[in-house]
Amino acid sequence: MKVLVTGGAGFIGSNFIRHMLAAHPGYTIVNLDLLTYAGNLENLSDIETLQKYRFVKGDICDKGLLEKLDFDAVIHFAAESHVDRSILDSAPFLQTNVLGTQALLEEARRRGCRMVHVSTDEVYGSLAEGAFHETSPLMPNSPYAASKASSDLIARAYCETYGLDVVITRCSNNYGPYQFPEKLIPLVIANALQGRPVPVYGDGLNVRDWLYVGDHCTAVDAAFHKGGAGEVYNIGGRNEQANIGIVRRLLIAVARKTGAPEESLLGLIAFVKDRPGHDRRYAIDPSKIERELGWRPSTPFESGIDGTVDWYLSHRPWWERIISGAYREYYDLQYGKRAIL
Ligand code: NAD
Ligand code: TDX
Repeated sequence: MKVLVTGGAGFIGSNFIRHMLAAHPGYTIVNLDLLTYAGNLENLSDIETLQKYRFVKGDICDKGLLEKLDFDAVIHFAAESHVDRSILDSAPFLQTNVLGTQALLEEARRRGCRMVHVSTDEVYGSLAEGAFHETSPLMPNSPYAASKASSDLIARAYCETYGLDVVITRCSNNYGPYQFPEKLIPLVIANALQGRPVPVYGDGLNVRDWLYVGDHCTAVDAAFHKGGAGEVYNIGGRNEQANIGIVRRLLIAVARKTGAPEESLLGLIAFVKDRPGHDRRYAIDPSKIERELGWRPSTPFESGIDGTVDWYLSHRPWWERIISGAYREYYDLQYGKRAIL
């Protein structure tokens, strides 16, 4: 099988491609990624020369390009993914997340192939009590969440109207290796290691439901191979954490591993103005994917967080090259001279 993975140079996509190549040695993976600020080919440097892996630099909105690519299934991760950026400028979110998803759905329809649309729990909005179910109403609060909810609805419509074989997954917050250091967990670790302030929005009591990225990858794999056409699967590890608890845990772990005084790292916490429209709480009920597809997460939060701190400690050049902007040279150095397609 030739699988088109979109957004494979990003955080989850790069972890997913590595998972797929190991778990399904017979597959060929085509990674279509525009290499926006969030795309980093260094995330895949260990596999880039494999015969069964191919990188294509391009836009999911480019229908002419999609027609030319050789694949027989789509797993769609590409997106503008950061809530704060969507508050500053929603335009690229609507372009990529809504119109880009429509272009892929149209191409999947033209070929009659399966597509997994990777979405998020943020489409459900904020939760006072209980947990999000697949049937919970979509009540997105940020432009990012609204763009993802829109793409979910278009995917649903392609199934209902054209009979497209599309599966939608909605996962909770991911953490782990290769996450861009604008997101909470890598930002805290990188700032702690540089002695920079650690911004905590509002009162720090907003709750997120955290899942190790490797567990998200096995869930998307299960949805791709075993998910029902037109079905939605929530993905999560029943792991609710308040932001301030995570921040403190990370700073204490960094102190322990580096020998820095715990109090000085905890002193970096800076409560700052809240994010506009900041969702108070997310919680996912993953019973459906557990029951119907037999999926279970395998990484406990304690060891996942500990391993993630170790990863950022041992990959300091990786995130320093992002902060300095040097990571953007990688494509030209490695790929610039061999044109793709
Ligand atoms: P990311 O920002 O790290 O990566 C996104 C990737 O998409 C980048 O490599 C970027 O270059 C690429 N991209 C952006 N626009 C493109 C375009 N027009 N054409 C082709 N490629 C383009 O994001 P992530 O955190 O890895 O998230 C991946 C997917 O998972 C997204 O759809 C996101 O909504 C979803 N998701 C993320 C989380 C999370 O916690 N990070 C949780 C649930 C769902
Ligand atoms: O500096 C910060 N300080 C802070 O308090 C940052 C960057 C975040 N936060 C808070 C906001 C959130 O309550 O931490 C929480 C997590 O923030 P993010 O890492 O920005 O993630 P979130 O907004 O929850 O969205 C993430 O999970 C769902 C991903 O970015 C989305 O792509 C995914 O859909």
